[in-house]
Amino acid sequence: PKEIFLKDYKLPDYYFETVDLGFALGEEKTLVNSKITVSPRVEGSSSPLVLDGHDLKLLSIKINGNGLKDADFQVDSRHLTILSPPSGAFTLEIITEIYPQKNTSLDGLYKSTGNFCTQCEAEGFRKITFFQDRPDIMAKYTCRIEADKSLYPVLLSNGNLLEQGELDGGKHYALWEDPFKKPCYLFALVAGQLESRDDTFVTRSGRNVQLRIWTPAEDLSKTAHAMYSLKAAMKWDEDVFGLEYDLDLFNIVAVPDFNMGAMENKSLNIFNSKLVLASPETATDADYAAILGVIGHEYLFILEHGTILNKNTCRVTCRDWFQLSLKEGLTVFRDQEFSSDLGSRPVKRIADVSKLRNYQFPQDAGPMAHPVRPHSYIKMDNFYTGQFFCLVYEKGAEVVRMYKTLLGTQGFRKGMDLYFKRHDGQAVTCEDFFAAMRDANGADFANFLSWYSQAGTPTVKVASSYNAEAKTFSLKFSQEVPLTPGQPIKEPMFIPVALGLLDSSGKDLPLTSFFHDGMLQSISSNGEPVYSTVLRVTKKEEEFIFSDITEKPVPSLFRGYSAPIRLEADLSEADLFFLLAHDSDEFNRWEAGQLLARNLMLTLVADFQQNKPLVLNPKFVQGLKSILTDSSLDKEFIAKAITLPGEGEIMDMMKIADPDAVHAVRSFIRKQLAAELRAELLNTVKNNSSSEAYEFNHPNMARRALKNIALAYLASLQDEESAALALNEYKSATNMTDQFAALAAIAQNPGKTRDEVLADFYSKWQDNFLVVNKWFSLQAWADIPGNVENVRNLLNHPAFDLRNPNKVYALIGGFAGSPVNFHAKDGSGYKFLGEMVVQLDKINPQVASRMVSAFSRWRRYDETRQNLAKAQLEMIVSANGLSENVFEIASKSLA
Ligand code: B3K
Repeated sequence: PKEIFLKDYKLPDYYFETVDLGFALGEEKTLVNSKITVSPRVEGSSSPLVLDGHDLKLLSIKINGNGLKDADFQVDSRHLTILSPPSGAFTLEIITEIYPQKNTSLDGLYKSTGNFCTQCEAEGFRKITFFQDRPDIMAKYTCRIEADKSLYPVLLSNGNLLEQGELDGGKHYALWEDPFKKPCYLFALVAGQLESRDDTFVTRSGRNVQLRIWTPAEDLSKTAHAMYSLKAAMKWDEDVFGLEYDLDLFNIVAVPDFNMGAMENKSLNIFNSKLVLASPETATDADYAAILGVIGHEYLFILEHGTILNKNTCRVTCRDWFQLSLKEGLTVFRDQEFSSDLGSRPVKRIADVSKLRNYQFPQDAGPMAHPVRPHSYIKMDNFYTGQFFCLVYEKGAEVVRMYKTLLGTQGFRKGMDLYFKRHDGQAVTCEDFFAAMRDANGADFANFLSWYSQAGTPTVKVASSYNAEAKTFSLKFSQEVPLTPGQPIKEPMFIPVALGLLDSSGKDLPLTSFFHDGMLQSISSNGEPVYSTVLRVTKKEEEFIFSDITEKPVPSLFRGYSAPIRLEADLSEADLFFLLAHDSDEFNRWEAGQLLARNLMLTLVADFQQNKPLVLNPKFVQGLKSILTDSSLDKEFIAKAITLPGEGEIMDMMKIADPDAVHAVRSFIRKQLAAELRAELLNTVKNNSSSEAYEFNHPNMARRALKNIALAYLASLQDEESAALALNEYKSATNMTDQFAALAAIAQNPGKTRDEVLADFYSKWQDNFLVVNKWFSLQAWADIPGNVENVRNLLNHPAFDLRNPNKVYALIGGFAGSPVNFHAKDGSGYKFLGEMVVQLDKINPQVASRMVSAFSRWRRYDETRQNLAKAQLEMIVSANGLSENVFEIASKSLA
């Protein structure tokens, strides 16, 4: 397989101006007719035109209406090369035959449950027709679709419907036109038996936009929340960024077979059904929140699709796929902000940072570590795969967030406005975004760009000291960027540190100035002191000395998690308890609690490994008790604050990850907390139960979150009263959030009740594939001994199907993420996954490469586990006909 490098980027030799596509959709094969107007980048040049193509049968090729002779072109398994095209502009017409019914990779044009649909990002368009399949080729498209009318009554593509009509032989057609230029990865087509929920959004300039969400008829009733989310996102982007949708129609289609969450095709978003369909009875609060976030995410790509800002159109895309974070990082940041504004900001931040710690940190410290903008790849799809997407998406969003932290809301908006103004209609790079932020604000961003080029999560150490006589408080920062594959030398990063200093009563001290680099810098605003500020740490070591600090403070560092780093501050246990109780930054209150919990867990893990008895620090119990019983706090915040750090997070902090010890310790602490806080937890369940109709809003979700975590704690006690309580909650639940939480609480404990309730749940929901997937993943993830056998049996369950990604992610992915059974010391878990990867790779390489990524951190474990996992990776790499997707991850993991 060939590795592709960022440094080798070259401008295309040819541009495409217009692309007219014709699809004749059939049951055996589909004919694709593509007519492209081509112009050379450099007038007069006639270098070969190289088109990408994969799994295509070429039927004919013409230039300016004349068929090409065999000697005029070459075709191999990946390319079609036109050896000497005419100089000057010309028309290229290509007819290909493709087989969507056989396309199980779900990339390109394929059939999902009887309907045709497409997925073109990143490189799926080349499976539809020969094309320069790269994002810097932006063209205007039309798309004519022809198909059997009774089988495919609905025919959709991007843009506006120009024409539709009947054809002979029971067929019909539709002609769509997208008036604006776009890269081919945003092309989409859908044909099938679908019905739509229709609505209208009136834009701020008073235009009516038709909104349609398409699903099979029986699911239509479950699209109300998706429609609410879409309208909310449209309104939010107008209010916050001044961005208005630029077409008159916006379609969303839900399909059950989809590799990832959704795809932002221009005006025809295609979604995994999981992220569209919701009703209180079938979807949990987490599902509702995910739908809001992902509908928001796909809509908020309108920067790439096209949007109107101050009456000007804006359309900016990535120059090449290395710049993926330019759109994904920015859009994740924007969807995080959207969800924060619609729900609770601190709670959303906590959830996002937990995700970083559990997924981004380990990946950034593993063999696949790569910068936010990677330097090379074998298979682009792998940047969206499993957990690796975190480095482009989530860490990329943190980079965007740092601009905002440094510039403030208005400065950030100025930067965005300049970015659109400068780059409408262009395919650009991360430097262009950086330059727009800098120039719009006349800002000095020092070495900020290294966030795009250096991999690894920096560790920042902070030492503080107070001088009572001088009334100064010093903070000494030192940073270390870890070495990562291919990057033996690291430069210091530009790290924004948002902070406040707490006085002994827990209030923020006024801040007026600090000494830094031999200069006194004022930080008051209009002569008034501030209570929180942002320091710019840019060197390996540097000191900031705050003046006029009247008492020894407790610093609250990296408020709101102002940079994606690992912090090692010299805060004592007492300081952390103090911050947990008082910090005005809610995120940092949570953070202090997590730090205490992490330290506690690591200490107990060491005790466990040395066979010492486990004892829970009473101060920790007391700290959590005061949070649990503080009625002034947001309930979802309480739920997050009493949740222990994940096992992955703790293992990531250990020299040799020990899944058994970490699991035993986490279970011990949960059980111990449940025993000591039993009365409070029971009260929490009682006071937060409600039989009112389900509502998706923050107070209600927060109430359910708190009640359900209390229930889970209690059920870990395995006593009769808690078991009865959980069973009662299960039986009386009126929505899926409560029902599934009760089921999960019960399913912690092996035994008859567990088996009966699991069977009951399946029989209730067997007709709803999304709910059945929850049932699969709950069992896959279970820590009951020898669970690999149950999971193997479930592969044969009638509801399971290896060709459906959601089912694979639920059962096989669920197992690969399970805390103990995947890492079973007898190797049974690794063996199971190894076998599945090889099988899946033949069906769908993208899904298989997600699964194989669970092995990537094998070196973190003890020798026995290392050998077992390595053997599976070696077996996978040597498998016949392995895809590039799996090869890249497996071979880099072994390197
Ligand atoms: N941009 C798409 C993901 C495409 C994945 C390609 N294998 C949607 C998203 O980021 O949500």
